[in-house]
Order: sequence, then C-alpha cells, then structure tokens
Amino acid sequence: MTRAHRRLPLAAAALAALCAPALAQAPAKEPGKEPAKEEASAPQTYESAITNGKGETIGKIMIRDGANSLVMRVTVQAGGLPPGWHGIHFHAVGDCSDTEKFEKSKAHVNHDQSKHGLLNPDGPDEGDLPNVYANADGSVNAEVSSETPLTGEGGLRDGDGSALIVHANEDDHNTQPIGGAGPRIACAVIK
Ligand SMILES: [Cu+2]
Ligand SMILES: [Zn+2]
Repeated sequence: MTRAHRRLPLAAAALAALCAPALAQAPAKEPGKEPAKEEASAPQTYESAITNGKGETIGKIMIRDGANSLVMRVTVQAGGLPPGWHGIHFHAVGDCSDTEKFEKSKAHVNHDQSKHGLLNPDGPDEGDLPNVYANADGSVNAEVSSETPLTGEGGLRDGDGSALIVHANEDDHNTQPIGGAGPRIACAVIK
C-alpha cells in the first residue's frame, strides 16, 4: 500500500524525536542558527509546461512536495482544453514527445499492482488523481493532492521520470484501466 509506504519516514522521525533527549548533553545550539528540522520540512518544488496534441504549450503544472503529501496546481490558459471534466494522471515515463497520442508516457505510475481508481476498493494506483474541470473558455485553475512522492523511492522523478497526462474525458475513478477517461490530449514531463 502506498499510504503505509509514505508514512514510514514519519514513524522514523517520531522515533528520532523520542531519542532526542538522550542527545541533550550536546553543545547548546548556536544563537541565530536555524534548527535542521525546519530545513527538512521545506517542500520541494517542481514546475513543467503542459503541451497539447499539436506540441503547443497550453499551461503549466506546479508541484510542491511536503513530508506526507504532494500538492499540484494545474493551470491551463483560455482555449487550452475542451470545456468540461478531464481525467488527469501521473503516467510512468517522462516523455511527451509523441504529441499525437502521448503513448510514450506509458501506463499509470503503479509500483504495487494496485487497481486503478480513487473509488476502487482495490485501488488507487499511484498515478490516480481527481478530475479537473475546464471552463467554457477552456481554461483550468485547479489544485490536487497525491501521496506519491516527487523524489526518493517510488518518486515521480525516478530514472525515466513521469508525466502528467490530461485525458479527453472524465475518470469515473473505478473502471479499468483508466476509468474510461479516453484519449490523451495533453502532457507535462516530470523529470
Ligand atoms: Cu492517464
Ligand atoms: Zn490509475
């Protein structure tokens, strides 16, 4: 399970905190020096352009990854997408070069053979995300979260990277393999 996975470092941190009093004999902290803990909790950030089927930039993703959750802002300019709901997912390979179909991004990020779907009792896989809504003018302003990390074990920025794919239709969050979300119409490299 990806959740347990993600919480593991937290348990380790709690353990470290418990052991901390034993180290209280160490020299008193230097004035003006920030505790290391605060540096570690600063979210990692990552930005990437969203490309449509013609290879044109239509917007961007902005990811912030904290200790227990990743938050991604999706921004698409007017005229960028067909109006209505669209399924979005993290796909396994960071390659958006085949703009006709975006098949090079492969299937959803899924390291533990989970079923697809945020509402599936045997899911979700690590690529699953809530749908986003494109306004009548084709613009999108959305923010979604995921427990899939940006870096480290099982992270989006692994060797071959990952991609954020936007689908033509909405994801029903249940049926296999992609919730009926249809063709891939836009893509952002995460590498
Ligand atoms: Cu997808
Ligand atoms: Zn999925």
